[in-house]
Amino acid sequence: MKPLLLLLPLGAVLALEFPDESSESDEHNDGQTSQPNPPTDVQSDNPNRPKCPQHWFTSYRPQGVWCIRLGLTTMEYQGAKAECGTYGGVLTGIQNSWERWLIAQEAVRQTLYYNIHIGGVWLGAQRNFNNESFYWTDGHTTGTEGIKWGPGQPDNDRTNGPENCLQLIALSPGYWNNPGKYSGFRTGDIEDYWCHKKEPATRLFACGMKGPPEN
Ligand SMILES: *[C@@H]1O[C@H](CO)[C@@H](O)[C@H](O)[C@H]1NC(C)=O
Ligand SMILES: [Ca+2]
Repeated sequence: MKPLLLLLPLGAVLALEFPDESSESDEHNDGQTSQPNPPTDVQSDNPNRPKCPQHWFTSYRPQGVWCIRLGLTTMEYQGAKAECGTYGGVLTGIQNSWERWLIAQEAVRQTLYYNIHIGGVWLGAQRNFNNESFYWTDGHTTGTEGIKWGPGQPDNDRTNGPENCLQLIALSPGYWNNPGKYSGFRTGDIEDYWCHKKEPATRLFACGMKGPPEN
């Protein structure tokens, strides 16, 4: 196992999910791409509450337990959506800042394993036909608390047609010296993007599915 960088006051939760991996890094963040602080609404790790199956994170949403799983993919949006289906899920929306932070941290963990410093995570969202706004497609996520736009986003840049999908940008601390398009982004920032493009080239899906009932 490659040592994990960064992570986590979320240690308890992740330790449950990945019992054979340890976090041991003191990697320092620079100013520009520093990781967002864990939100203050960090979830309690009450052992009496139901948990999602192995390989899935557990989020206790007001509307019920929601399970979240990330993986690397070679796919564009439609393919990533189908890939979630093979796990029994759908591309997930983001309910709150805790989930956004979780997805960003896990995306960074999975890409850093391959020494990759930037990845784009397909989310379960589509642009409304009749206006510029987006809706969550997973049938569970509500509201806009989970959205934090990257600089200048959403811009619906029409270079390749309308940007009807959303991706979350995951930048590792080592990305600081990259002068590319995403240099102004912070890990976990979201942008509207073309569903058929793969940029950044390293892609991930974020799947969601309903978890066990609370009682
Ligand atoms: C955009 O369109 C959707 C679907 O018709 C609608 O539900 C939503 O309220 C609209 N949003 C705005 C900001 O007008
Ligand atoms: Ca955009």
